[in-house]
Amino acid sequence: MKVLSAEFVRSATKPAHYPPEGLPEIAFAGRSNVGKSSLINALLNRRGLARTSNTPGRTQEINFFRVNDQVAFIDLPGYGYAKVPEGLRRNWGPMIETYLSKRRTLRLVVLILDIRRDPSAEDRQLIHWLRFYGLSFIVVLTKTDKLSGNQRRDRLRRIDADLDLPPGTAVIPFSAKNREGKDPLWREIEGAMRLDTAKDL
Ligand SMILES: Nc1nc2c(ncn2[C@@H]2O[C@H](COP(=O)(O)OP(=O)(O)O)[C@@H](O)[C@H]2O)c(=O)[nH]1
Ligand SMILES: [Mg+2]
Repeated sequence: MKVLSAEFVRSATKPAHYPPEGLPEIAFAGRSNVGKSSLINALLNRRGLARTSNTPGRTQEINFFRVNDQVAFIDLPGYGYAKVPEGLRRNWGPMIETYLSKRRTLRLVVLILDIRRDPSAEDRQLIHWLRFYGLSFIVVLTKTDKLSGNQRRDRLRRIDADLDLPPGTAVIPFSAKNREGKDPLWREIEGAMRLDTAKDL
């Protein structure tokens, strides 16, 4: 998809503050520092739209972006960062689960994992919710530029065995640095935009 416009809409922590439902929504989730903001910026060809930083765990709100007035990108709060205050950490689960379970325009969740790391308890919790609520999701393994070809094959095999994903779940190797995976990821997003709903009706 050719990105002609991409703009920040608003941040919210609860449904009363979400923008009205309208455009199909693609949500991005992953642990802090996984490269979520970099991935969103790479998809949108924008350098600083979704904030990238070396201070993980800062974004503790749900951020809504509008792309081409065609689709909304949702940057879900990162998780798993130890220095986030306890109150915020407790809030993460309900905030994300509420969004996932209530948002009727949600079409696809992109779960981002660092290809070098084993999935965390929170990654598994998220997959559990996605399956429980019958939401469509794909897995993106990012930072592939940091691995050799052999390491990459090992990690792909290991993560695949570890996650026990539903058959047919797309797993896309990605790098925000060299843009590997950008086209396949856009194809998944565009496919989801064309569907009526992410729920298994
Ligand atoms: N080498 C490499 N570094 C990346 C990649 N994606 C993100 N990073 C770096 O990882 C750090 C965290 O990225 P960020 O996008 O802020 O992660 P977020 O906390 O998940 O939003 C930053 O220093 C990025 O430059 C990637 O694909 N390759
Ligand atoms: Mg971020």
